[in-house]
Amino acid sequence: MWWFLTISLLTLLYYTWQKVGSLGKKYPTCLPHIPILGSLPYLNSSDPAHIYFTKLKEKYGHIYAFWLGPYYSVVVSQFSLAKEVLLKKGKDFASRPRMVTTDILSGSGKGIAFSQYGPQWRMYRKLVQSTFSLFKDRPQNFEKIICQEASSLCKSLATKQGQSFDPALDFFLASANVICQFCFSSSWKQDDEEIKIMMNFSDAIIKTLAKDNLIDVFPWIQLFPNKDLTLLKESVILRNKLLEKKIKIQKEKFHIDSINNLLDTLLKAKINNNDHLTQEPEITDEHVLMTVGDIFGAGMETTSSVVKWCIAYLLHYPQVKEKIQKEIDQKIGFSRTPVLSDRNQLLLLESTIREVLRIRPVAPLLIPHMAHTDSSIGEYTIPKGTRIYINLWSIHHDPTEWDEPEQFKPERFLDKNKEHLIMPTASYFPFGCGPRVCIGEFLARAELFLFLAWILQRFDVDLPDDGKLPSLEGEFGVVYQIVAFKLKFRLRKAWREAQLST
Ligand code: PLO
Repeated sequence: MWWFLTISLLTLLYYTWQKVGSLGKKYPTCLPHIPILGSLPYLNSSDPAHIYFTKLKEKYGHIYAFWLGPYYSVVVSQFSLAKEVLLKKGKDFASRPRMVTTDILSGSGKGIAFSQYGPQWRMYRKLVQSTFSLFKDRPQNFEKIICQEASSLCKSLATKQGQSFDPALDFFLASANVICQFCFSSSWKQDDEEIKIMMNFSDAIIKTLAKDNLIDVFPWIQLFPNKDLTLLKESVILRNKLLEKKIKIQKEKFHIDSINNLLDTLLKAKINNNDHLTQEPEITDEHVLMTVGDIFGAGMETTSSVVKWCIAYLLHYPQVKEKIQKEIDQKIGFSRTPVLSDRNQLLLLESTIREVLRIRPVAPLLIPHMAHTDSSIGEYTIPKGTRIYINLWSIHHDPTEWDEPEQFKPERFLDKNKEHLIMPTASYFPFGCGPRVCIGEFLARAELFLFLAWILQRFDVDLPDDGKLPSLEGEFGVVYQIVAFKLKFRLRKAWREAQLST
């Protein structure tokens, strides 16, 4: 009897407290919720989060809220409102929620991807940006680095000609090496065991990080045995060990007058930070490791994932692949390999990349944002601490903005005469936007273009012996990955003939 009365009283208090607090303010429509669990009982679906959130939009509108246990959360599914969150009021919403899983990866919010908004995050982001500028202006620039990797990638694919195989490791190696040059001025060889270890732990991190994991809602669940959490912790330990080893080797070569990569930039900043009694935030070894770790992880995982999605779509749409190859043959031919300035020429390849980034965005819900001050979205009040999920998936598949959004149509990014690239709607931001926009966007775009142009100039991409097409469904996680698939590469006849005649 007593417990019944206590629970009824608590429930009454809870609802009264919410009503009083919201007097005169307008809040987004909220899913039903109960004490302690919040809306969790009503968020039960076998669909991946981005699809489920898109379905909920039909019932609750472009902006709606729910309680993830104790966390008030808002989902934004419309371009104009998302723009307000990311750009117009970018600063208000530029923080990140602290979560158990992202805290494990980031050493409690260090680095730049998962860290709170503030001077520390700003300083590390600037240091990474200044290293990007360093690479743009020097002879061994990104274009050269990517082309070297594209060349090694093509050599490796040629050795597997005619075989049915999973290309994941080859793409991973190519992307990992570009970012490894940026971070440490070093790279891995094809048969290096370390690259396989990295691919495995990275995959495990992606599958367990910031997913619809209850641990991120109720941290006390950690007290009980949990397979996912153990896997995440073990994978992060492996990652940190590998990074520490790389950092140790690079530190021995470090010279303050010769800054060549991201680690050098960070070590120099650390020395300056210790020398002068500056007001700058602290730079510790752990901060350095986490910052390099974010760039490293983002660089290798995202690019290789999108290359796989692109190739998978080309297997589904061989007529698009043929048209891209025709364009390569006409605009570049076989006497030279593709370079970045060919982007103005290979419009179909560029539009295909854009379409893949639309239909299968790298992060369908971006990384969750958090309001670090009281603010508003449209007419709605958003209290400090609210978690904001931008449903990029729904924005990229909005039928009021896109013609047949479920269809793969690269030509939607071309004008009528197919002579210019266009943006059919503003409802498109595969790299996010505003203060937290992807810092490596231009590098990612350059890699995607060059890797694919080099591959398609040389190879035909065919179905594997069992004729199985890749699934286009994907697996939801912090990176929306394609399920492993096999294919066959075959050197193109025209390429072989051109090689013989030179
Ligand atoms: C990828 C696995 C790595 O081992 C660790 C890592 C670090 C940074 C993360 C990245 C992972 C996934 C993609 C992320 C990136 C930071 C920004 C990027 C989340 C988990 C995106 C897509 O926003």
